[in-house]
This record gives sequence, structure tokens and C-alpha cells, in this order.
Amino acid sequence: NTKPVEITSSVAVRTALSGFLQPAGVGKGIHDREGVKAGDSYIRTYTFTRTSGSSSAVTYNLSWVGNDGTFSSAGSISLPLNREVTLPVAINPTTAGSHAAILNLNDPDTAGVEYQTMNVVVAAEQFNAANNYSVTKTGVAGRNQALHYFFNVPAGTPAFKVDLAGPSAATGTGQVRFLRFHPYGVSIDSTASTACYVPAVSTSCNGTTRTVQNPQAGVWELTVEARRTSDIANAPFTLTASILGATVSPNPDTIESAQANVGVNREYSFKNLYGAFTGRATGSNLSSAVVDRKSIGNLEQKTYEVVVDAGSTALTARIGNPSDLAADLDLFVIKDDKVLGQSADGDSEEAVTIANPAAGTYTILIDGYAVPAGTTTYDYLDVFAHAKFGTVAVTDSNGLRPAGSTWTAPGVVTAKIAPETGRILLGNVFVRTDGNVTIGTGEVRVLKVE
Ligand SMILES: [Ca+2]
Ligand SMILES: [Ca+2]
Repeated sequence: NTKPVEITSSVAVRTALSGFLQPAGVGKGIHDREGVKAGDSYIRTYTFTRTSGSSSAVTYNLSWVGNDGTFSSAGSISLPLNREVTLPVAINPTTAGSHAAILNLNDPDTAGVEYQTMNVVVAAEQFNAANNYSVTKTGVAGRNQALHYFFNVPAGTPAFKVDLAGPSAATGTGQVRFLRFHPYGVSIDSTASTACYVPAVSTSCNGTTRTVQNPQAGVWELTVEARRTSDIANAPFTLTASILGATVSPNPDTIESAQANVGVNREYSFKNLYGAFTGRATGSNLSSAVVDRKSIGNLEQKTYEVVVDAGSTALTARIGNPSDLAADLDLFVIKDDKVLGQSADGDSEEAVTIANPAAGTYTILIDGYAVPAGTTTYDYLDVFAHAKFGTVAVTDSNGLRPAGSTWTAPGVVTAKIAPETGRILLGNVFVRTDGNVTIGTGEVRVLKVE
């Protein structure tokens, strides 16, 4: 005796992409991946509406399937026809990780379950001073098993590093890999059946340590999987996730005027913001740049010209940091009426780099694709690298940098020739790990060369 009935549901959700839902931030079931940690306790309130069937109210039994205790609600709900009814759900994840359950609405007088929703709450591991910005998980991975871990990476983190220990070339240690999933839910590693294992099947991926530079802020998922050919049933592993970062000061280091081919002595200081690492500061070549704060209106287009010299090794144009946070600006690099590069996604953080650019005049076009405030200011940079401009040299060597530690290193900035009028010389001081991962960046600006 089947009697189909139409029921709809809505509830606030929070993921890195939930702003793109229609309406924004609302889904059919609970899905909180961002902003939750173990021990949190809060309420999500559903709205249910029954839009067909009996003209009198119908009572549905509520049951949670697969619930580990994270979700709790009333045991039934009465739904009059075409009227919104709210249901508060208490959420109490007591352990880190993903907690999921199905919510069933069942009219006991009819066959089958009338309506159900999927519910997920992710309590992410947090990086803090108490854990030295490093979280270690130990476990065993069975053949073909995938284990899932979640880590909250704060905004502005320079590097997110993951290490795997345990499995090795030694017999009886198993064959295991980790894969990294971006807060948007997609893998940034190859998920091919041969990729990223320890011991390795292919050499395209380092199975024991990988680092993301400037990771997207939000909750990253790491999976640990044992291959079907793993040589023990259950392979013990240790997975360590860390965030790394260091500041450079002064930043920017501005030199008002330098004499051509005469080194200017500097001293740079560094501070380790997060977990301990082994590394050093290093310099770069100087490049020819325009660093400016510009403004643009809604649907307006602005162009800037760069004359790139023969022998340049890279041309970069970059915009960002708009005063109108809702603005969507796009960036195009054009030469001889051809678009050679573009960066045009849904925000105003855009960058294009052209390696070994041909000499000539390039047009940097900024498109005010959407500026809700009418007009917005934004950071503008164009820069081309050429060895002829000079160097930033920093004298430092790899050393252990404990959490919170500071150190200094001397530098010499040597400007060789002046850039074109209206441009400055721009270089960098970097902090790099002994594995050559950049975890801190400072700018050096030479405003005038005489
Ligand atoms: Ca039923
Ligand atoms: Ca854009």
C-alpha cells in the first residue's frame, strides 16, 4: 500500500564552497566541514515542509541510522500540509574526524521510509602552540582500507607539510600511501592505483613527505590507504601533519637609493611562527617592477604596458587585496593582440606568470568584471626578471629553528643597472626548509639606482 508523499528539508551548512549554494549556506541535510572541532556542542535547526498527501497533520517517527552519538533530536515530528515545521538537532562530536548519520522520517502507517537526509559533521584536528603546530596519528591500514583524517589549516599559512612513516622497502612493513584532499573536496595528488605508495610503485610522487605551499585555508582531508599488494594484512603507520611559516623583517625592505654595482649592507631578522623546522634564509635576483595600489570601477577595463627586455626569464602580473571584498577582478596578459595568459576565477586574487617571455611590449589588462561597491582599490604588481638588474644575497645556513625562535642573517643588495622610468627594482628574501620548501617571503625594493 504505497502512498508517496512530497517532503522538503533545509538546514544551514558550512563548507568551503557552501557560499555557492542557492540559497547560500543552506542544504537539504546537515553538512558542517568547517568550523567544528571535537568537544564542540551546538544546534542545527532543520525546516521540514510536507507539500502533498493528507490535509490533516501526519506524524513521522524520526530515527538516526549510523549515529555514533553526535546527533540527537526529538523522536517524532508532526507535519501539517504546506506548513514549515522546525526541528532542532543537537550536535556533539566528542572525537576528531568525520561523523555521519542518516535521518529517517517514517509514517508508521505506510510502507517504507517517507523521507531521509544525509548528515555529516567533521571535527577537524587543530594546530596550536600546545601541539607544536603538528598533529601525529598512528594506526594500522588493512589491505584496500582507507582511513580518513581532517586538519584545519588557518588562513595565511605558508606551508602544510605531511609525513608518513612505518611502511618501507623492508619485508613485512606493508605498502601504504597518503593522499591530500583540498577543502573543496578534490584530491591534489594523483589517485591512480600506482601513485604515491611507500614502497614506491612509480617515482612521480614522494610517498614519505609532501608539502603544499600557500594552502587554501580550511579543512583538509588526508586519507591513508594500504595497497591490495601490501605484504602484511594490517600495516602500522605514523602520519604527521604540520603547518610551517616564518616572517621576514623588515618587509618590505626599502632602499631609497643605491649606487650601481655597489653593495648595500642589510640585516634581516626572522621569526618561526609555527612548528620547528630545519632551514635557512636565502636571497634572489633583482627584477624590474611596478608595485602600486590602483582603482577600478564596475565593468571598467584598465591597461598597463610593460616593455620586457630580451633575455628576461619571467614576466609576472598579479592583482589582489581589493577594498571591495565582494569584487571579482580578472587579469589578462596580452602581446601583439594575443592573450598569452589569463587568470579569471571568482575572486580578485589573480596572477599570471610567463616563463622566458619574448622581448617586446606586453599589455596587462585588468577587467572590473563585478564590483558591487561601484569602485574598488586593489594591489597591482607587474615584474620581469633579468639577471642584469642585480642580486639580493643573504648569508645563512641550514639550522634547527625551534617553534617561536628568532634569528638574523646579513644581506647585501647589489643593484647593477636602473630600471625604466616609473619602475623599481624588486627582489626577495626567502625562508626555506632544508627540503627547499618556501615558508616565508619578504620583499626588497630599490627605488632608485644612480
Ligand atoms: Ca512509512
Ligand atoms: Ca576574478
